[in-house]
Amino acid sequence: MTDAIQSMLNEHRTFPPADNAAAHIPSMQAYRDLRQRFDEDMEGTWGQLAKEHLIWKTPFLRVLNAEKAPFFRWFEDGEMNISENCLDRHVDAGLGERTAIIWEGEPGDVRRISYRELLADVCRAANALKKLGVEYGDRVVIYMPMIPEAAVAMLACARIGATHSVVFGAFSAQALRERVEDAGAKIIITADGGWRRGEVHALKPSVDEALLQGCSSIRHVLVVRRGGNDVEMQAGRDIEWHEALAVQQDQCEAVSCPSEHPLLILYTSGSTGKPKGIVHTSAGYLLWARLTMQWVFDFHPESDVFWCTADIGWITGHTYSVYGPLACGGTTLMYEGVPTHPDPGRLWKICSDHSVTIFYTAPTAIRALIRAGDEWPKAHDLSSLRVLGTVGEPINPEAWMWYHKVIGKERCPIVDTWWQTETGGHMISPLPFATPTKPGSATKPLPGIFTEVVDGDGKTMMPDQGGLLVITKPWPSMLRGIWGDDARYVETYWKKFDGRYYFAGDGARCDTDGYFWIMGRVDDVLNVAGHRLGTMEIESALVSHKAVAEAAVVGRPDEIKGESICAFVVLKQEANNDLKAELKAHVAKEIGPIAKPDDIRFADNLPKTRSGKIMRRLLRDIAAGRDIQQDMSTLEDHRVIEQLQS
Ligand code: 7RM
Repeated sequence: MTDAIQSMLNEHRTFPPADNAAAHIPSMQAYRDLRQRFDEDMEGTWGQLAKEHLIWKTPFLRVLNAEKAPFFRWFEDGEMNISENCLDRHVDAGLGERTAIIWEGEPGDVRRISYRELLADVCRAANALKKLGVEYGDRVVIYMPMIPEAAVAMLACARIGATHSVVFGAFSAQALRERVEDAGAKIIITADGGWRRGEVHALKPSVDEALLQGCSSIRHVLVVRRGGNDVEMQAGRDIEWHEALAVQQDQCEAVSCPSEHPLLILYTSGSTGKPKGIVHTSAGYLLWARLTMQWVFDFHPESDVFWCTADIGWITGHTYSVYGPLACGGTTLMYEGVPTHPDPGRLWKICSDHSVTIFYTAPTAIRALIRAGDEWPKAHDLSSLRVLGTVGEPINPEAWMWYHKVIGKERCPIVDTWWQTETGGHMISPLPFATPTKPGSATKPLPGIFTEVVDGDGKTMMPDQGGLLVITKPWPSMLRGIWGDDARYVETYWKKFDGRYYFAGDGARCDTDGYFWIMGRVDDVLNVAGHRLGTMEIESALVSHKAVAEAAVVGRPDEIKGESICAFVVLKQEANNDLKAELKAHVAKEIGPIAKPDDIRFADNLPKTRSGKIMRRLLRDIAAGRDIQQDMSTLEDHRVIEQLQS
């Protein structure tokens, strides 16, 4: 058991919700009432909300089609357009001059983009994409820094019914190539580079490298100029974004998309094989993005400035930097750079400069900023903040308390939101003005969401007993599948409980108050600084190096990052210290710097059972420097333990 989980087991403090009669959900009673509506008529309630919250081109008649479960379909005979719901709708309502995006570049340059301007840009980009041959249903890969053009690109795809797949800018050329090929993308939208830690981080060269082999589906690369770094432009293939948009009209019809039209593919790591392309469709995804903005963040578009610090390369950036706030007609803040540049006060300075009211970040960032010292937040005026959120990993009670006291001044409710790429939006979270909070608990499932903690047979666990977290009923923003691999979708999420429950892959316990405490992944997925990585992916990257015969990767508890990466490696050659650095660089090249092992240990063998299985639990204990808890009678070769411990 990790120290973080141990401290959560001893956590008994409860904090009452803040008072706010004007909140979307102002009390526990209002929460219960809403939940009860779903208990009494789940489909009817979803149907009413979908009518109330989205603009439809063709109204739907059928709410849920479960005939081909677990391939669920929501509002399937309705038609709508995501970009129309995020833009035209608000401009038509007279809100064209409201700021849609406040953007701050790392060097300090600021842009404010109104709904009217954003709509015009999205239309120009959509027309440019059409001109380049992008058609309804085509895939477009977006590989960009955190600049407004990334949001424009996403919305432009949505406007013409192209499916976007955003690839995180820190992923390597190799990782980009795999995703482009799996998605069969026609176009890549990228930038010359973007700012990180005071330097320009080039992106276009990675695209060039990815396109050296394979990627035969790619016709064009659109290049936004941001970093100002020199890039090669391949004639005929590569096109300047600004030039392409400049010649386009600022109007473009929003195509009518069936509710189940794929809006996006986002690759995420699993316990086996290569990353899975998680598919989200249109209406259900946007409905939940909008509802959770209101329920979980109590977002009021006329007065709030919402800042989600996640990069758009992750689902959090999709749902809560772009689609959620825009679907509500509010203001979203985007920041290009790292939290500690030029100093650890950067995030707090941005909150103060732009009067951020709702701030949403990962526990890793909070822990890193705690270490930097209280003088940084104290130097800035944080009085505009009213709701704080966390996401991505369990938050240890100590970090929660610091967030509560030093950032929220014991005034701002904290929403610890549990969800996944697959769930599209929040699943378990407090409501800021309704739910009493306990540090380290994501509290209760949201109205409309049905979660349980069960044993391996699907039997509900007694309160306080650890088990597996499942979602027992379908919900509109659920993933619709894995791109091109229906069998893997069924196998990964539904087979464990015979199609009855969605298996999240997390361990959890539910206390006597019905509060959920998430205990982390139960599969071979690591959560490093809130980033999800598969141990298998890192192992494959290691064994693709000529010196490596075999590798096993495990997570090790880390005070800041939650988990760090520890790799056990069997070499084909003599070990030396340069080789460790070389292997780290190799993994960075294969996947990206976020997957670099923090610790590499060489051994003559890996500990295996007599049937040849790597003993991962044992390796986790060794990596953590813990006493070995496992029965080792089945271990083939006892000497390897001593080697690995050193
Ligand atoms: C949104 C996101 C999903 C995994 C998930 C968990 C972990 C996320 C929390 C959390 C404890 C939380 N998508 N996780 N949120 N654990 N408390 N509030 O992170 O697909 O990248 O990762 O992240 O293990 O399964 S993700």
